[in-house]
Amino acid sequence: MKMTFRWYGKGNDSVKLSYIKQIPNTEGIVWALHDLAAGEVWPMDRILAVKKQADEYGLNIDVVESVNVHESIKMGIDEREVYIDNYIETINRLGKVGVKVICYNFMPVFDWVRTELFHEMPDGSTALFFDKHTVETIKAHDLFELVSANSNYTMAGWEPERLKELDVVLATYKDIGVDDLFANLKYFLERIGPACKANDIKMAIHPDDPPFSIFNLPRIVTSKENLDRLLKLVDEPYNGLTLCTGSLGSSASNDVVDIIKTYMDRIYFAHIRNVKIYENGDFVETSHRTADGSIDILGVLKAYHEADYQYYIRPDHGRHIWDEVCRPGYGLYDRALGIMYMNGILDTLDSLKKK
Ligand code: DNO
Repeated sequence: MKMTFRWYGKGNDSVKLSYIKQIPNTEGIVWALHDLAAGEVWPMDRILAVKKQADEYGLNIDVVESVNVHESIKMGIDEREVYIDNYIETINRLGKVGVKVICYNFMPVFDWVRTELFHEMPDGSTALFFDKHTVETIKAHDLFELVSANSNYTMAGWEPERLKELDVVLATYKDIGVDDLFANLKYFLERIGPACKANDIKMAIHPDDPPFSIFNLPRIVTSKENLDRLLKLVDEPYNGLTLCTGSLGSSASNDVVDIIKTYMDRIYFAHIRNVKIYENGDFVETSHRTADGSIDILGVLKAYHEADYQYYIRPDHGRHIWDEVCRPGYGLYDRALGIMYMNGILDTLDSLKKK
Protein backbone atom coordinates (compact mmCIF):
# COMPACT_ATOMS: atom_id res chain seq x y z
CA MET A 1 0.00 0.00 0.00
CA LYS A 2 1.13 3.54 -0.65
CA MET A 3 1.22 6.01 2.23
CA THR A 4 -0.03 9.53 1.48
CA PHE A 5 -0.74 12.75 3.35
CA ARG A 6 -3.46 15.29 2.66
CA TRP A 7 -2.15 18.72 1.70
CA TYR A 8 -4.36 21.77 1.16
CA GLY A 9 -1.98 23.58 -1.19
CA LYS A 10 0.58 26.34 -1.16
CA GLY A 11 -0.53 29.29 0.95
CA ASN A 12 -3.56 27.33 2.16
CA ASP A 13 -1.92 24.87 4.56
CA SER A 14 0.26 25.35 7.63
CA VAL A 15 2.07 22.15 6.70
CA LYS A 16 4.88 22.49 4.18
CA LEU A 17 5.73 19.92 1.54
CA SER A 18 9.23 19.78 2.99
CA TYR A 19 7.72 18.58 6.30
CA ILE A 20 5.57 15.96 4.59
CA LYS A 21 8.66 14.67 2.82
CA GLN A 22 10.23 14.04 6.25
CA ILE A 23 7.46 11.76 7.50
CA PRO A 24 8.87 8.24 7.08
CA ASN A 25 7.36 6.12 4.32
CA THR A 26 5.24 8.91 2.82
CA GLU A 27 5.11 8.75 -0.97
CA GLY A 28 2.50 11.21 -2.07
CA ILE A 29 0.21 14.12 -1.34
CA VAL A 30 -3.54 14.00 -1.49
CA TRP A 31 -4.55 17.28 -3.05
CA ALA A 32 -7.21 19.45 -4.67
CA LEU A 33 -7.74 22.98 -5.92
CA HIS A 34 -9.66 23.99 -2.85
CA ASP A 35 -10.61 27.49 -3.94
CA LEU A 36 -12.64 26.31 -6.93
CA ALA A 37 -16.38 25.93 -6.55
CA ALA A 38 -17.98 22.55 -7.17
CA GLY A 39 -18.66 22.17 -10.87
CA GLU A 40 -15.85 24.36 -12.21
CA VAL A 41 -13.43 22.86 -14.72
CA TRP A 42 -9.97 22.66 -13.17
CA PRO A 43 -7.49 24.85 -15.09
CA MET A 44 -4.65 22.83 -16.60
CA ASP A 45 -1.98 25.36 -15.59
CA ARG A 46 -3.04 25.08 -11.94
CA ILE A 47 -2.98 21.28 -12.07
CA LEU A 48 0.50 21.40 -13.57
CA ALA A 49 1.63 23.87 -10.89
CA VAL A 50 0.73 21.39 -8.13
CA LYS A 51 2.51 18.62 -9.99
CA LYS A 52 5.64 20.76 -10.22
CA GLN A 53 5.54 21.61 -6.51
CA ALA A 54 5.15 17.96 -5.52
CA ASP A 55 7.81 16.80 -7.99
CA GLU A 56 10.35 19.03 -6.26
CA TYR A 57 10.00 16.84 -3.18
CA GLY A 58 9.62 13.55 -5.00
CA LEU A 59 6.01 13.21 -3.83
CA ASN A 60 3.37 11.76 -6.16
CA ILE A 61 0.00 13.42 -6.86
CA ASP A 62 -1.85 10.20 -7.67
CA VAL A 63 -4.82 10.90 -5.40
CA VAL A 64 -7.15 13.89 -5.59
CA GLU A 65 -9.49 14.63 -2.69
CA SER A 66 -11.92 15.89 -3.78
CA VAL A 67 -13.35 16.84 -7.11
CA ASN A 68 -16.61 18.01 -5.60
CA VAL A 69 -19.91 17.14 -7.22
CA HIS A 70 -22.22 20.03 -8.08
CA GLU A 71 -25.46 20.10 -6.10
CA SER A 72 -27.55 19.85 -9.30
CA ILE A 73 -26.04 16.41 -9.96
CA LYS A 74 -27.05 15.19 -6.51
CA MET A 75 -30.50 16.70 -6.99
CA GLY A 76 -30.85 15.23 -10.46
CA ILE A 77 -32.09 18.42 -12.13
CA ASP A 78 -31.54 19.36 -15.80
CA GLU A 79 -28.78 21.81 -14.97
CA ARG A 80 -26.63 18.78 -14.10
CA GLU A 81 -25.68 18.08 -17.73
CA VAL A 82 -23.29 20.99 -17.98
CA TYR A 83 -21.71 20.17 -14.61
CA ILE A 84 -21.26 16.52 -15.55
CA ASP A 85 -19.56 17.65 -18.78
CA ASN A 86 -17.29 19.88 -16.67
CA TYR A 87 -16.53 16.95 -14.37
CA ILE A 88 -15.59 14.81 -17.36
CA GLU A 89 -13.26 17.54 -18.62
CA THR A 90 -11.59 17.71 -15.19
CA ILE A 91 -11.17 13.90 -15.20
CA ASN A 92 -9.50 14.12 -18.62
CA ARG A 93 -7.14 16.82 -17.41
CA LEU A 94 -6.25 14.95 -14.22
CA GLY A 95 -5.62 11.86 -16.33
CA LYS A 96 -2.99 13.80 -18.25
CA VAL A 97 -0.84 14.25 -15.13
CA GLY A 98 -1.23 10.63 -14.06
CA VAL A 99 -3.89 10.93 -11.35
CA LYS A 100 -5.12 7.43 -10.45
CA VAL A 101 -7.84 7.97 -7.85
CA ILE A 102 -10.48 10.66 -7.39
CA CYS A 103 -12.12 10.82 -3.99
CA TYR A 104 -15.54 12.51 -3.94
CA ASN A 105 -18.69 12.45 -1.89
CA PHE A 106 -22.40 12.44 -2.60
CA MET A 107 -23.63 14.06 0.61
CA PRO A 108 -26.45 16.53 0.00
CA VAL A 109 -25.51 20.10 0.91
CA PHE A 110 -22.99 19.45 3.67
CA ASP A 111 -19.72 17.56 3.85
CA TRP A 112 -18.61 16.38 7.31
CA VAL A 113 -20.43 17.78 10.31
CA ARG A 114 -19.25 18.40 13.86
CA THR A 115 -20.45 20.59 16.72
CA GLU A 116 -16.99 21.61 17.95
CA LEU A 117 -13.74 21.94 16.05
CA PHE A 118 -11.50 22.39 19.08
CA HIS A 119 -13.02 20.32 21.88
CA GLU A 120 -10.75 20.21 24.93
CA MET A 121 -9.54 16.78 25.94
CA PRO A 122 -8.32 15.79 29.42
CA ASP A 123 -4.70 15.65 28.22
CA GLY A 124 -4.75 19.25 26.99
CA SER A 125 -5.09 18.45 23.31
CA THR A 126 -8.18 19.47 21.35
CA ALA A 127 -10.15 17.41 18.86
CA LEU A 128 -13.19 17.43 16.60
CA PHE A 129 -16.36 16.59 18.50
CA PHE A 130 -19.91 15.59 17.53
CA ASP A 131 -22.74 16.21 19.97
CA LYS A 132 -25.65 14.18 18.65
CA HIS A 133 -28.39 15.91 20.60
CA THR A 134 -27.23 19.34 19.41
CA VAL A 135 -27.30 18.28 15.75
CA GLU A 136 -30.75 16.75 16.21
CA THR A 137 -32.18 19.94 17.66
CA ILE A 138 -30.28 22.87 16.11
CA LYS A 139 -30.99 24.64 12.80
CA ALA A 140 -28.24 24.31 10.19
CA HIS A 141 -27.57 28.08 10.15
CA ASP A 142 -27.18 28.11 13.92
CA LEU A 143 -24.77 25.19 13.81
CA PHE A 144 -22.60 27.17 11.41
CA GLU A 145 -22.54 30.09 13.89
CA LEU A 146 -21.76 27.75 16.78
CA VAL A 147 -18.92 25.98 15.02
CA SER A 148 -17.24 29.03 13.55
CA ALA A 149 -17.73 31.22 16.65
CA ASN A 150 -14.22 30.99 18.04
CA SER A 151 -12.07 30.34 15.02
CA ASN A 152 -11.39 31.38 11.46
CA TYR A 153 -12.12 27.89 10.30
CA THR A 154 -15.33 26.21 9.41
CA MET A 155 -16.25 22.80 8.05
CA ALA A 156 -15.79 21.70 4.45
CA GLY A 157 -18.77 22.71 2.34
CA TRP A 158 -19.95 25.24 4.93
CA GLU A 159 -18.51 28.28 3.19
CA PRO A 160 -20.58 31.44 3.92
CA GLU A 161 -21.38 32.00 0.22
CA ARG A 162 -22.96 28.55 -0.02
CA LEU A 163 -24.94 29.07 3.17
CA LYS A 164 -26.70 32.08 1.64
CA GLU A 165 -28.71 29.73 -0.54
CA LEU A 166 -29.23 27.24 2.24
CA ASP A 167 -32.98 27.57 2.78
CA VAL A 168 -33.74 27.13 -0.91
CA VAL A 169 -31.43 24.14 -1.20
CA LEU A 170 -32.79 22.46 1.93
CA ALA A 171 -36.34 22.97 0.65
CA THR A 172 -35.48 21.31 -2.68
CA TYR A 173 -34.25 18.21 -0.89
CA LYS A 174 -37.64 17.77 0.81
CA ASP A 175 -38.78 15.84 -2.28
CA ILE A 176 -35.59 13.82 -2.74
CA GLY A 177 -35.38 10.49 -0.96
CA VAL A 178 -32.76 7.79 -0.65
CA ASP A 179 -33.86 6.03 -3.85
CA ASP A 180 -33.67 9.29 -5.82
CA LEU A 181 -30.19 9.95 -4.53
CA PHE A 182 -29.07 6.47 -5.57
CA ALA A 183 -30.61 7.01 -9.01
CA ASN A 184 -28.82 10.37 -9.37
CA LEU A 185 -25.51 8.79 -8.35
CA LYS A 186 -26.01 6.01 -10.89
CA TYR A 187 -26.70 8.55 -13.64
CA PHE A 188 -23.56 10.52 -12.73
CA LEU A 189 -21.35 7.42 -12.59
CA GLU A 190 -22.62 6.10 -15.91
CA ARG A 191 -22.02 9.43 -17.62
CA ILE A 192 -18.44 9.78 -16.35
CA GLY A 193 -17.62 6.06 -16.83
CA PRO A 194 -16.04 6.32 -20.31
CA ALA A 195 -13.72 9.14 -19.17
CA CYS A 196 -12.67 7.16 -16.08
CA LYS A 197 -11.90 4.11 -18.20
CA ALA A 198 -10.05 6.07 -20.88
CA ASN A 199 -7.86 7.72 -18.23
CA ASP A 200 -7.59 4.66 -15.98
CA ILE A 201 -8.96 6.67 -13.08
CA LYS A 202 -10.83 5.07 -10.21
CA MET A 203 -13.66 6.94 -8.52
CA ALA A 204 -13.59 6.45 -4.76
CA ILE A 205 -16.72 7.66 -3.00
CA HIS A 206 -16.27 8.88 0.56
CA PRO A 207 -18.75 7.69 3.19
CA ASP A 208 -21.17 10.17 4.68
CA ASP A 209 -19.83 11.71 7.82
CA PRO A 210 -21.55 11.03 10.15
CA PRO A 211 -23.17 8.03 8.45
CA PHE A 212 -26.79 8.92 9.14
CA SER A 213 -29.30 11.53 8.09
CA ILE A 214 -28.87 15.04 9.49
CA PHE A 215 -31.17 18.04 9.06
CA ASN A 216 -33.64 15.65 7.40
CA LEU A 217 -31.38 15.29 4.37
CA PRO A 218 -31.07 11.88 2.74
CA ARG A 219 -27.68 10.18 3.11
CA ILE A 220 -26.77 6.97 1.27
CA VAL A 221 -23.12 6.08 1.91
CA THR A 222 -23.78 4.97 5.43
CA SER A 223 -23.70 1.20 5.96
CA LYS A 224 -22.58 -2.15 4.59
CA GLU A 225 -25.96 -2.67 3.01
CA ASN A 226 -25.80 0.66 1.19
CA LEU A 227 -22.19 0.16 0.10
CA ASP A 228 -23.30 -3.08 -1.45
CA ARG A 229 -26.09 -1.31 -3.27
CA LEU A 230 -23.82 1.45 -4.54
CA LEU A 231 -21.15 -0.92 -5.83
CA LYS A 232 -23.82 -2.93 -7.67
CA LEU A 233 -25.37 0.27 -9.03
CA VAL A 234 -22.56 0.41 -11.57
CA ASP A 235 -20.77 -2.87 -11.12
CA GLU A 236 -17.50 -1.91 -12.72
CA PRO A 237 -14.04 -1.49 -11.24
CA TYR A 238 -13.94 2.29 -11.74
CA ASN A 239 -16.83 2.65 -9.25
CA GLY A 240 -15.07 2.21 -5.94
CA LEU A 241 -14.71 3.35 -2.37
CA THR A 242 -12.76 5.61 -0.10
CA LEU A 243 -12.99 3.51 3.03
CA CYS A 244 -12.97 6.02 5.88
CA THR A 245 -12.88 4.12 9.17
CA GLY A 246 -13.81 7.19 11.19
CA SER A 247 -16.86 8.13 9.12
CA LEU A 248 -18.40 4.67 8.92
CA GLY A 249 -17.11 3.82 12.38
CA SER A 250 -18.86 6.70 14.10
CA SER A 251 -22.00 4.61 13.89
CA ALA A 252 -21.60 1.72 16.34
CA SER A 253 -23.59 -0.59 14.05
CA ASN A 254 -20.89 -0.53 11.35
CA ASP A 255 -18.20 -3.21 11.70
CA VAL A 256 -15.45 -1.54 9.66
CA VAL A 257 -13.09 -4.53 9.64
CA ASP A 258 -15.82 -6.73 8.20
CA ILE A 259 -16.75 -4.03 5.64
CA ILE A 260 -13.11 -3.68 4.54
CA LYS A 261 -12.67 -7.44 4.14
CA THR A 262 -15.90 -7.68 2.13
CA TYR A 263 -15.18 -4.87 -0.34
CA MET A 264 -11.38 -4.96 -0.41
CA ASP A 265 -11.14 -5.22 -4.19
CA ARG A 266 -13.15 -2.02 -4.68
CA ILE A 267 -11.33 0.10 -2.07
CA TYR A 268 -8.94 2.51 -3.77
CA PHE A 269 -8.29 4.85 -0.90
CA ALA A 270 -8.09 4.04 2.81
CA HIS A 271 -8.65 6.77 5.41
CA ILE A 272 -7.43 5.77 8.84
CA ARG A 273 -9.16 7.66 11.64
CA ASN A 274 -10.13 6.59 15.13
CA VAL A 275 -13.15 7.92 17.02
CA LYS A 276 -14.48 7.26 20.48
CA ILE A 277 -18.23 6.78 20.54
CA TYR A 278 -20.11 7.53 23.74
CA GLU A 279 -23.28 5.76 24.84
CA ASN A 280 -25.48 8.73 23.95
CA GLY A 281 -24.20 8.72 20.35
CA ASP A 282 -21.73 11.61 20.73
CA PHE A 283 -18.25 10.97 19.43
CA VAL A 284 -14.81 12.53 19.55
CA GLU A 285 -11.86 12.01 17.23
CA THR A 286 -8.95 10.44 19.07
CA SER A 287 -5.35 9.56 18.30
CA HIS A 288 -4.99 6.79 15.76
CA ARG A 289 -4.12 4.24 18.43
CA THR A 290 -6.62 1.39 18.73
CA ALA A 291 -6.82 1.60 22.52
CA ASP A 292 -7.74 5.30 22.44
CA GLY A 293 -10.96 4.98 20.44
CA SER A 294 -13.77 2.62 19.52
CA ILE A 295 -12.33 1.44 16.21
CA ASP A 296 -10.06 -1.56 15.82
CA ILE A 297 -7.35 0.23 13.81
CA LEU A 298 -5.00 -2.71 14.31
CA GLY A 299 -7.64 -5.04 12.84
CA VAL A 300 -8.17 -2.62 9.95
CA LEU A 301 -4.46 -2.58 9.09
CA LYS A 302 -4.25 -6.36 9.47
CA ALA A 303 -7.04 -6.70 6.91
CA TYR A 304 -5.25 -4.46 4.38
CA HIS A 305 -1.93 -6.17 5.03
CA GLU A 306 -3.34 -9.67 4.66
CA ALA A 307 -4.90 -8.73 1.32
CA ASP A 308 -1.62 -7.19 0.14
CA TYR A 309 -3.56 -3.99 -0.54
CA GLN A 310 -1.93 -2.09 -3.41
CA TYR A 311 -3.76 1.24 -3.35
CA TYR A 312 -3.49 4.42 -1.29
CA ILE A 313 -3.79 5.01 2.43
CA ARG A 314 -3.58 8.10 4.59
CA PRO A 315 -3.95 9.11 8.20
CA ASP A 316 -7.16 11.05 8.61
CA HIS A 317 -8.09 13.72 11.13
CA GLY A 318 -5.70 14.12 13.98
CA ARG A 319 -6.03 15.94 17.26
CA HIS A 320 -4.38 19.34 17.74
CA ILE A 321 -1.37 18.77 19.95
CA TRP A 322 1.79 20.55 21.06
CA ASP A 323 0.14 23.95 20.54
CA GLU A 324 0.07 23.51 16.80
CA VAL A 325 -1.97 26.15 15.01
CA CYS A 326 -3.60 24.35 12.14
CA ARG A 327 -6.67 23.55 10.13
CA PRO A 328 -9.13 21.51 12.25
CA GLY A 329 -8.15 17.86 12.06
CA TYR A 330 -5.32 18.50 9.63
CA GLY A 331 -2.28 19.46 11.66
CA LEU A 332 1.11 17.94 11.02
CA TYR A 333 1.97 16.47 14.41
CA ASP A 334 -0.85 14.10 15.22
CA ARG A 335 -1.23 12.89 11.65
CA ALA A 336 2.51 12.23 11.48
CA LEU A 337 2.20 10.27 14.73
CA GLY A 338 -0.64 8.39 13.06
CA ILE A 339 1.62 7.43 10.18
CA MET A 340 4.31 6.20 12.55
CA TYR A 341 1.73 4.12 14.41
CA MET A 342 0.68 2.60 11.09
CA ASN A 343 4.29 2.10 10.01
CA GLY A 344 4.98 0.25 13.27
CA ILE A 345 2.03 -2.06 12.80
CA LEU A 346 2.73 -2.71 9.12
CA ASP A 347 6.44 -3.40 9.69
CA THR A 348 5.58 -5.83 12.48
CA LEU A 349 3.05 -7.61 10.29
CA ASP A 350 5.63 -7.79 7.50
CA SER A 351 8.22 -9.38 9.74
CA LEU A 352 5.73 -11.89 11.14
CA LYS A 353 4.77 -12.87 7.60
CA LYS A 354 8.39 -13.56 6.68
CA LYS A 355 8.94 -15.90 9.64
C1 DNO B 1 -12.92 15.06 5.99
C2 DNO B 1 -12.75 14.50 4.65
C3 DNO B 1 -13.94 14.77 3.77
C4 DNO B 1 -13.69 14.28 2.38
C5 DNO B 1 -14.83 14.49 1.44
C6 DNO B 1 -14.59 13.77 0.16
O1 DNO B 1 -11.99 15.52 6.54
O2 DNO B 1 -12.44 13.17 4.72
O3 DNO B 1 -14.19 16.16 3.76
O4 DNO B 1 -12.59 14.94 1.85
O5 DNO B 1 -16.03 14.10 1.98
O6 DNO B 1 -15.33 14.36 -0.84
